[in-house]
Amino acid sequence: PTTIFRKDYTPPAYLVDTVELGFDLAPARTVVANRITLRQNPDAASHDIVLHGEEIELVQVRLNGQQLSERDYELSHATLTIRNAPAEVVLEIETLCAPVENTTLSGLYVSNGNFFTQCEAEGFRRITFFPDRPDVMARYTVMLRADKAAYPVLLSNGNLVEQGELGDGRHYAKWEDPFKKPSYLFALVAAKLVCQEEQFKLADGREVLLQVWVEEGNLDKTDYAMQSLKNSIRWDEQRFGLELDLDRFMIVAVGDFNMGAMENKGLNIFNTKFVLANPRTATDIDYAGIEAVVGHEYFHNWTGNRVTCRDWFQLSLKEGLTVFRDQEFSADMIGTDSGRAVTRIDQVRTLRQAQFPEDAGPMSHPVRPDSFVEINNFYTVTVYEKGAEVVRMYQTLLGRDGFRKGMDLYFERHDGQAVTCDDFRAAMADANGRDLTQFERWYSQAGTPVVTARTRYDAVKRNFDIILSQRGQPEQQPFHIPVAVGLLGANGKDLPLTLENGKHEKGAKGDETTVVLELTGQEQIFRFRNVDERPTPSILRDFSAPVILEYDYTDDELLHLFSQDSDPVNRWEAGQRLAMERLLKLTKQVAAHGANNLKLDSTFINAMRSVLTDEKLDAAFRELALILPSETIVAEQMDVVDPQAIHTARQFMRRTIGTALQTELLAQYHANQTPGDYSPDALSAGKRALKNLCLSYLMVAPELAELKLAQQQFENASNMTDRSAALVSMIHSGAESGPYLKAFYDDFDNEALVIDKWFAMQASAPTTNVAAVRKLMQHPAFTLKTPNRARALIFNFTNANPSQFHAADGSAYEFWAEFVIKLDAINPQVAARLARAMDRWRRYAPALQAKMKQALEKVARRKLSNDVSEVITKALA
Ligand code: BAL
Ligand code: ZN
Repeated sequence: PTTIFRKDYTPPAYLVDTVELGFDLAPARTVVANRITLRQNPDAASHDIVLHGEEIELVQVRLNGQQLSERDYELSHATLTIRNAPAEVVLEIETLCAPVENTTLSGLYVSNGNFFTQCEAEGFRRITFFPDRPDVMARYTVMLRADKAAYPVLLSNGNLVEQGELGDGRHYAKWEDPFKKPSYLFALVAAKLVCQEEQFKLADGREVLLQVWVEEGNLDKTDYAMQSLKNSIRWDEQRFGLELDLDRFMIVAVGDFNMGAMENKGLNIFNTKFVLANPRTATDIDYAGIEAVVGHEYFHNWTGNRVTCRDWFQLSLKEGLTVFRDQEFSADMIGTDSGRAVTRIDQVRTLRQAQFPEDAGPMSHPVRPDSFVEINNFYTVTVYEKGAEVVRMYQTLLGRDGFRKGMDLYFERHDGQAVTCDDFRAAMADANGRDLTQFERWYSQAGTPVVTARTRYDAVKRNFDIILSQRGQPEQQPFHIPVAVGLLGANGKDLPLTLENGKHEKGAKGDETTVVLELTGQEQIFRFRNVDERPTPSILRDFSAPVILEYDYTDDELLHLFSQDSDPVNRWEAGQRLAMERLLKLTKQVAAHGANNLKLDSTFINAMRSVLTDEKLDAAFRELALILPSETIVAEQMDVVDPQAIHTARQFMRRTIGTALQTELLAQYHANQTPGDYSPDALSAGKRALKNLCLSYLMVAPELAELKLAQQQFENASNMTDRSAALVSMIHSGAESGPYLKAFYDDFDNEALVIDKWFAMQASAPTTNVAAVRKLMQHPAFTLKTPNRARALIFNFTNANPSQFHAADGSAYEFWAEFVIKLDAINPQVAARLARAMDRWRRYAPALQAKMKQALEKVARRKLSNDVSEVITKALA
């Protein structure tokens, strides 16, 4: 496999003005006719036309009307090159492909008898020969021809300009996209589908047609996606002044899909998981996911499509920005400060659970990577979620208005262009008259910086100093880090802030009691004056930067913050620190002396009790505050990871809390019922989350009464959130759940997304070992070919069940190797994701490490896709 470097970027030799595509669609033999007009790029020296093409059969090529022979071009397994071409060229290319055999789900493929495409990043070249790179933007016209009975619906990007009959039972549809776009945004659908549709009025008064296309039996599950789409359109108008630019906007759901969804111009193609929902089949988390992903793909229309990436190293230009936009959208949809904070806490949890480990492991890369073997491996939590944090830091540094000015300038300068992360940063800097040169390091330096804080109080001078220092990886230059800070008095109230020499900027939330300190050097002292008492510092409020904060908090200070901090994120964080200290201590104890004689102090339990019963707090916040750091997050804190000891320690803590707070948990369980019709709104969802967390604590050591509670909830639940939570609490606590699992399966055997849940909840149960997973694979409903199903069972076992995945005999590692290899033959993108389950192998005890290495080497010995090869090579390097 070849490594591609960012520094080697050169502009394309030829630009494409127009593309006319003709498809004669048939599952085993689709004919693609492609007519493109090209002209030499004045910015490039070469006169060679390089077209990409993979796994397609070339039938013929014509250049300016002349048929070319094999002597006139060079054809490799990946490119078609025509040397020394004229300045202006019309190419007509005919190719063949076999969509039904395409199990990679990249390019043109068949899912449940219907045709779909997925072109990002490099799938278009599996459909036709083309300069398949994002800096080649062109206008597309697409003619689709197919059997009418089998494929009554024919869709592509832009506007429908013509349709009709062809005879022989075939029909056609012609689509025109008025906007130029890179090839990765091309899409077609030929399928038997139905749609929910609606006319919608934009802010400027234009009427547009919105459609959500699904298979026939799913029309009762499209309301929330449609509502989310309308909310997204409104939000982008209001928050960023960005309007929908097409007459029609379509969302299509497909059951076989590698990603969550895809922002093809005007024709978003979605994993069913992020479209289909009704109360019976979808949980609150599913609903929130639909809102976020519908928003995300819609927002790409401006951040991604109108302004796109120059090359794939710039992926975070569109992904980090669009994740940030969807995060803000979801927060604004809740609308309250406390609701915003809950979404923010969720984002922090994701970073710690997935991004920090990635940044510390063998696949660590900057938000803008410098090299890759396979770009599909770089659709990562670093590019997406850390990328969103980087965008959020602009807003924290510049304020909301300043950020908006930067966005406006970005579109003014770059609409219709393919640009870089530097261009975005320049727009932010120039619109605000700020020097953001140093901020560039967030794009070029990998790893999670550590910020260390020390404080000193001078009671005589009434000064309080916060000394911040930072360290990145060796050789790295200091980052530009916004550190939002507040000071709590003994009464728990925020103290007024007077920062010496410093600008007294309003905090991220615009209040006067939070100040954003800008740490740009290795070490800086920030002095607050007129401080009447030694305060408790609340540092990194709202998680103002994606860093690890070290500060020597005493337990008393943490308890103070946990009960009083006006910043909900740091309030939650204080609880997590209290829990983490105890988890680490208990884990050590288990590892050294076994599971007997473990103790949990009453101070901690009482703190938990106070939060649980504090009716002034949102239920959603209380739920988050009561969840202990995950086993994965604990593992990241240890030099040598002992998954069994972590699991034992965490279970002990949960059991102790469940027992000690039984009365309060039961009371909250009953107090947070949501009778009446189901609604996925944040308030109701928060209540259900808290109630179901109470249930899971009560079920850790279930007495008969609690077991009954779960059983009753399962039987009486009016929605999937409650039903699945009851079942999970039974399975994960080791209670007898066989009949309930069966009932659940029988009720939902024709609901693929629910059957995914059925597999997932078993795969992640600490009682499910590798033998049980293998047995589940024998189930007739299991298939490796549908990514959602493979992820539900296999990934939930390898990634969400650490104590079983790391079983001492190494049997689960062998299982992992077997299925990385099997999946690689079917779908390399999915296989490469599974391959990453071993990323952190060097951090385990020697005996486990040896077995993990063996498994990695077993995979490495095979002939692998570039995708898997890159992951395994880096893991072993
Ligand atoms: N562009 C790939 C899918 C997404 O991030 O929306
Ligand atoms: Zn995206």
